[in-house]
Amino acid sequence: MNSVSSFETRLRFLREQYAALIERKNTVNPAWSNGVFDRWTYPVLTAAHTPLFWRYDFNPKTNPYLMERMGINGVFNAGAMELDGRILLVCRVEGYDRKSFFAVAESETGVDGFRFWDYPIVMPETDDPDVNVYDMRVVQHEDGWIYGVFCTERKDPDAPPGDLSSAVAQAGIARTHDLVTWERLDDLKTTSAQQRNAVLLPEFVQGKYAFYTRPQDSFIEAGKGGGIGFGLADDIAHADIKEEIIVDPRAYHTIKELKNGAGDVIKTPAGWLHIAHGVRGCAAGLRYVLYAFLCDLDDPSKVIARPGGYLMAPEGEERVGDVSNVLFCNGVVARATGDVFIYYASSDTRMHVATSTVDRLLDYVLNTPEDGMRSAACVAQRIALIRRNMEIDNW
Ligand code: M1P
Repeated sequence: MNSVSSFETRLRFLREQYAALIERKNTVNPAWSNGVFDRWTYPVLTAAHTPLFWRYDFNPKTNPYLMERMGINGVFNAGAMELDGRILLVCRVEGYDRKSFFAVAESETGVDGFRFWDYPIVMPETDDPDVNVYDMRVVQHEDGWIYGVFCTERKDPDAPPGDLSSAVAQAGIARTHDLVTWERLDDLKTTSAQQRNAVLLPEFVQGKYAFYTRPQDSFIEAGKGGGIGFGLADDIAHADIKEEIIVDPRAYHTIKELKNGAGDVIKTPAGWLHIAHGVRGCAAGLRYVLYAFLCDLDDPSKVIARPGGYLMAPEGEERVGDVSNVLFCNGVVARATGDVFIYYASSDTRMHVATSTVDRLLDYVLNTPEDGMRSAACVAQRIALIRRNMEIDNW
């Protein structure tokens, strides 16, 4: 076979396939609606959305078979923000080599047409280099900077010989004005051995930088502690939270029995609205779902509405991927119109969007009963709903 023509044929095929994917219009999934949010049919970003020139060597001399030289395994767990009317996702992109890095994709609509910027983010390191970085939350702070708070993972120096999986996770912090050039600051200091899922609020609280945190005793397990914490830091360049209080603890026989973590937080007239994740164990392994709660605007450490159960759980193809049965969200955008875009990843593989409004989400958090914590209490809640419905005749 003539290798030049096969190169050209393959190139044309790759380009056509890629263009069709990038230009595909998304639609609300008509088969799925619960009144709280709309799920959209297609994932907004997948490994196949990454530019071809990130993966292929296009020089026929050095790559005569037009092989994929450096594959991408997944695009997931993206931070999100609106900048100059565009929606920007700061994605966790994972190569075939299992290392994650950050890359920005942008869209006008927020539901389709996401395109990656030409280059991934070059994140500066601290004196203690990160082995893996992931799950960035992005926030436009009132101090004028855009901050990225993310997980930085390094091998546990105290791991016994032969243990090549124990790690120490901490919250890395970096800032930027354009998402292109980043200044790396010190990792967040807390009293906890491990830290992941940290979220910086966009406003000062008591004149300080305010973080939601997730203290843990070990890399995977919460241990004696866990829960979503809250703490204040005087200085963002050397952020040090001396007192971390738990605002949303784990609880027995709930969706957040094993662990939970803050995802992203939006300001609403009624409070700080959280989209978080909760994890429980079952025979199939860990099950990650998304849930919502509301914190007081003046005292973000105080939960003022705590709907029971989950907001979103994996459905259909979302259930399957590298780490199956996982929904994870670390990026929510509320537009001035009141429209809300919830960007969520499924099974550590791809990115999706669900849309709602501030009004709908507030109705959900303020009017959904709290978890009754016992079967008898939960059935009483449901019977109360049934009785109210029996008194009206339009159902
Ligand atoms: O694999 C599921 C998720 O596991 C971790 O979540 P958590 O911090 O709650 O333990 C993270 O590694 C996250 O990236 C991943 O999606």
